[in-house]
Amino acid sequence: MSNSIYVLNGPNLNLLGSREPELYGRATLADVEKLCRATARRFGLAVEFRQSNHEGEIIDSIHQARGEQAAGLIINPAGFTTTSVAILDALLTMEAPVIEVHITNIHTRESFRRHSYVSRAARAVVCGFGANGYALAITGLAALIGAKEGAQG
Ligand code: CA2
Repeated sequence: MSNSIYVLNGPNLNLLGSREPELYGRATLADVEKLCRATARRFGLAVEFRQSNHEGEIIDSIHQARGEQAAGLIINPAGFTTTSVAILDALLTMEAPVIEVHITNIHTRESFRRHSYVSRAARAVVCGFGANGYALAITGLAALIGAKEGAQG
């Protein structure tokens, strides 16, 4: 197993920080990437951070994470959460733990956002903590895989 974790972001998350800040906050995706790298470094983990607006590209990244024996995968599937059996199927091939993240609490929003296909493949789901949810997901993932704080990356 490698010491890399994948952090995958779905459609429209490239717009983070520039639209609907009352819902999604003011952090940009670049800020989220920095947060992920800083958090992962504490546990000696490297981050492969990606965003795509294309379902197939996200699936290719999941296959890559599997092929490279990534230590874990964190995904905010965004709009694909509620539609993509194909992303679910790709995630189900992962042996390493998968953590699903949502910036908002999807359970307090429109009812169509509440059903996640991805959750079936997720070891844990973090939602409603804003961008900090990514840091919480990495901390939780580190505990699951036994990565100790202070380890060298
Ligand atoms: O809360 C989340 O993280 C979501 O995954 C975000 C998705 C939404 O479809 C899910 O139900 C919940 C939407 C991502 C769109 O990102 C934007 C960011 C800034 C401005 C507009 C959209």
